[in-house]
Amino acid sequence: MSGLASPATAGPSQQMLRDPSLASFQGRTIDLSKSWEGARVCAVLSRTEVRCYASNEEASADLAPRSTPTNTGRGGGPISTLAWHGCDNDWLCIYEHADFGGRKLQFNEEYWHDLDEWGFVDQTSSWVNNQGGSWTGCSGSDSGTLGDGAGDNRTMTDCTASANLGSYNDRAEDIHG
Ligand SMILES: [Ca+2]
Ligand SMILES: [Ca+2]
Ligand SMILES: [Ca+2]
Repeated sequence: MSGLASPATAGPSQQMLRDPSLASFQGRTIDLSKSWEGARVCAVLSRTEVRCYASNEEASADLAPRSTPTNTGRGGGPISTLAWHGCDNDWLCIYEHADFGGRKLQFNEEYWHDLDEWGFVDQTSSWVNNQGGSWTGCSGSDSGTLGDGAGDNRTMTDCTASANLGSYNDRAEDIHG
């Protein structure tokens, strides 16, 4: 009988791979799976850190300076913070509405995210992949993918955008950065 007392091991490792539904917003912690509480932009920085903002301007001010703290000889130009349809450089953005409207979620890391964690299942209506750009153009090396949970995926090539997902509107359940 004592041989049956081995502990379960599957649970913890699966939990660790879940995206966090908790995010920081205006000095407090919110649970995006329940409500965005007025946030308009949320950025997934890692598996353990999500930050939300009340506007694009607030998001850009917090996120962009990471790469341009000072004028360090890269020409001093603004290219590293150029936004496209409201999506900052080096990010993949999905939007609640067509034409890049409504709430925005942004990613860049190379793994699958479960949109359910952030209250965004079946809501994506447009997207921008502003990754892969450089001084000389687009590298073409950082596409993203939308998944519907049933094997029907859509590739989002870097340096491209879609203002209207057509038949795929409000169907995405997962995203890969
Ligand atoms: Ca990426
Ligand atoms: Ca929508
Ligand atoms: Ca990618």
